[in-house]
Amino acid sequence: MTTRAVAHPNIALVKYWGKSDTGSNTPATPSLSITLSGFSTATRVRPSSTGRDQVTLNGSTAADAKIDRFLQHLRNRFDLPPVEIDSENNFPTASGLASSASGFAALTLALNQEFGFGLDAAACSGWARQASASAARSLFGGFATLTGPGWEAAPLLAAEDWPLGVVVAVTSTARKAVSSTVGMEASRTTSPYFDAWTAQTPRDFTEAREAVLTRDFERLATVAERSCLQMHALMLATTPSLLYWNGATVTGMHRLRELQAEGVGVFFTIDAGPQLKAVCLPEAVDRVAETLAGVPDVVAVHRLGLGEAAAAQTEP
Ligand code: 2P0
Repeated sequence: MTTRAVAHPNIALVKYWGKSDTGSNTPATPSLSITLSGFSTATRVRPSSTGRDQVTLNGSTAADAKIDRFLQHLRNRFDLPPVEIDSENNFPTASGLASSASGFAALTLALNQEFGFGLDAAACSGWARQASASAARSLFGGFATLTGPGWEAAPLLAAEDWPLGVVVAVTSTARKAVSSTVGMEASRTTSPYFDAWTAQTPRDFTEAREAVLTRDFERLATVAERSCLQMHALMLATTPSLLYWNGATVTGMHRLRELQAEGVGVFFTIDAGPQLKAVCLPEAVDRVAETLAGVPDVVAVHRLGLGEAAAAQTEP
């Protein structure tokens, strides 16, 4: 048998940056995200015919230490034979959309179904979190939360209940210099702002959660931009400093601020890279996409929406 699972990347509106327990990859703070439509990872798994694990990523054989560690970790608990994994992203890996999120969500779901682990979506989320914390949120569609004490993600609001648009402006296709895992550990151990970050983020999480449940776009815009900029302040105050923005990122933020001043329903968020993500009311998508396409050095603009939960199907 073969199982194919599909999962979508997600973007945090209340950010995760820093762990409380590196051993089981537990975030220090709650986070809240939107799962995207349009972009997806499709992962096929089946028992290996060679007696060894084999990983193919986007058509090429890959050696991925994070995947190897995850398989090892699962084998401490489940009866998982050597496995063939074939994973494809339908979006550019350098687009700044965490492919590890959709990748580990799809992989966990596919392995669970193919090898009969018997986990529900929440338990799959908890396992995916141990590989990559943002992956926990990609098990669910629409708006999702990731909080303690269990650190399994949960759905908050379905995509169709508040179908916001997302415009991604790609400002560079270079690989990032510092991985998220390394960067957030450096922030935890060196940034003088880390304690302030862990104190403020739960408050932002509560506020964003209420804003989503009441579909209050302006309130969500304020808290999401604040969480994003607080995370980047924490990054900038890390030693060595983490500066993920380039000039186009900053110009794009100013252009979006100008649109906001005109009453356009949009806010920005930026992750551990230079791409700018604009979350918009549906009627604002065209205007936002045109505006960001006009920013010098923006190399691509993607128009996306909110997506569905990860799903798996077993084929004979
Ligand atoms: C997030 N990011 O909440 C934040 C915002 C990037 C910036 O989660 O170490 O790949 O594997 O748990 O999940 C990216 O980090 O890190 C991330 P690990 P992950 O989306």
